[in-house]
Amino acid sequence: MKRITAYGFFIVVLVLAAGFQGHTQQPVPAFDFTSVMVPMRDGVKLNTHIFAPKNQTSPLPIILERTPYQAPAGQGWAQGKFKELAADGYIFVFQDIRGRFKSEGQFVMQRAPVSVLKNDPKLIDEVTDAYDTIEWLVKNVPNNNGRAGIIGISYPGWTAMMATIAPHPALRAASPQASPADMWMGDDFHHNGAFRLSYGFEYATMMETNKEQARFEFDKYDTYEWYLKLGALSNVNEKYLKGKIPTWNDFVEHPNYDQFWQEQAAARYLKQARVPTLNVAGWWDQEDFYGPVKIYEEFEKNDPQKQNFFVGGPWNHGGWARADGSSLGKIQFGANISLQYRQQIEAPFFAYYLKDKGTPTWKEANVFETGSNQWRSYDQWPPTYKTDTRRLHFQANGKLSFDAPKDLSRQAADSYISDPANPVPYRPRPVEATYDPRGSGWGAWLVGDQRFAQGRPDVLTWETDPLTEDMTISGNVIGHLFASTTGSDADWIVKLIDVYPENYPKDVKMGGYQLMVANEVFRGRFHKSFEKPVALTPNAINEFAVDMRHCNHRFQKGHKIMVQVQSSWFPVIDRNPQKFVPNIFKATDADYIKATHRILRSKQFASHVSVPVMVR
Ligand code: PG9
Repeated sequence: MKRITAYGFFIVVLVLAAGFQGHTQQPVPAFDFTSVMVPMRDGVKLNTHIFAPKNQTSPLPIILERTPYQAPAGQGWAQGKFKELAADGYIFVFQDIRGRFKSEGQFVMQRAPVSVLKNDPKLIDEVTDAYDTIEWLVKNVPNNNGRAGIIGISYPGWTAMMATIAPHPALRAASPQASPADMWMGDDFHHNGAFRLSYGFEYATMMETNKEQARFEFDKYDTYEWYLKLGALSNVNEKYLKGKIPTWNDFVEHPNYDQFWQEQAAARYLKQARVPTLNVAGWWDQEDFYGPVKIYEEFEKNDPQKQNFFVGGPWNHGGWARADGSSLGKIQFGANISLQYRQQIEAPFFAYYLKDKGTPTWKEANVFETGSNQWRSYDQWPPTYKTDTRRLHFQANGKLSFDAPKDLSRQAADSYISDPANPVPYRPRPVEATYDPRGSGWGAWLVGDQRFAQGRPDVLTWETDPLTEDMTISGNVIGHLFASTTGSDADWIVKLIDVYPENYPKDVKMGGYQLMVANEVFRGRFHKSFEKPVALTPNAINEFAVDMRHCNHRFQKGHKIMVQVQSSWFPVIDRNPQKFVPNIFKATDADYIKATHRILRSKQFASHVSVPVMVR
């Protein structure tokens, strides 16, 4: 990879920060609306809504979104997330995917791309449905220019990614945004095999109770209390779902990283970037952050035409599509970063590939650096050619430092009792339902102040002295824990935190704020293999590598770096019984036991977090 020139870097920062040159905004037109049932190769018809600008004078490209969440019939989208594209002039098409809302056929949660995996074009999946739809659109929509782009966030992002695997020749640009890539490894349903209980339960019931959206009715406002009262996971089907929700049944039958999850995972079939692709991720995406980074990485392995791009910004799930991107929770970014992205990257990207208009304003990797609130551009993500990996070691008395521990007593450690009857909440209670219509803390929980957890006896904390100069971390953060438990299974949650100075004149109410910039959970039973879990030997020391994913954050001078370790994050992650059972979904209430966990910090067992520090 060639290094980015200082000049190139300067231009991008200038263009993005200074004010949207190069993209003139036209008024958004009104649209004519047509609804049609588009036939797929197996005869199933999909409900498709076509919006063509009124008084269209010349052929225009098509922008397609394929969604399980209902194709819009109104035109609100043209004043909202697609405003910049709508102003540029496209024919917009929204389609209900198979089995959802007014479309025929059977919905299958993230149907594996069998036509590709089995190399049989007679089979159907989201790859073939996208192909057949584009084929029909370019042949039947009046006055289209023969080119189509596909876009979408999250599930619609995933269907956009699917469309690129064996693309229709008219598909000339794709933007999968917050698309999941692997539901077992790091996206909505599990992280490193730890089950995302509240999300998995609430999403599966929402999608599979009927063809539309059906929210599960909790009888508690605080779902922390509801899930705790639920008890063992085996109670879900017994008391509530009665085997009627297919995705829940899949969770129960596939607790490990088996063929079921591997065939659904993107790494299996993303062999080549065949279409110009703009991958978009939010650093604080509470649902699908692993996905967009992984999809970009996989395409990078085979991108001869250099048409695979990455955007990372200070957003939660889909935050770039919302009107105000100047803050998330209490964290301010100094400008409307969502609008900057849509005007300066997304709209020019589609105009360039679908209309031959303009020149690229985006680079290979366009990443917003939190902490300093600056856009950066690099020739690859992560920019490993600019970083050195350094280790933040856990020390005695809650200290964290780049020095290796000197303690020669092998057993130097900090410990805590992890009690499944009193799990650490992942955010302050009340934990409203994920999509509670009355409002929910779900969307901003990853930027919540971690002081609420720090005081608990089952949360360990280590922190540095105040930094004497700024330090930027760009790329993959990995926790390495040497740990033991008195039980035979355990979860390890590691959080990397930016601690604001107590006295913070820029915003006095942010004094001492603890902002998480990287985090992840690891389920101990998988430390040898994700396919075949093993029991931990009580009191034996094992090393656990916790991939805490990526960040692009500047710790400012005067701030401190903190690491917290805990063993529950409830109810976003189900409780680990702490007694090894072959399948946690079949555990009974009696299997959940208290255990004492120890995190070692001796010279020999030097637990640490490795961070890619910007040095060049
Ligand atoms: N995070 C949601 C999702 C995507 C794909 C599968 C399951 C869930 C979404 O927001 O669409």
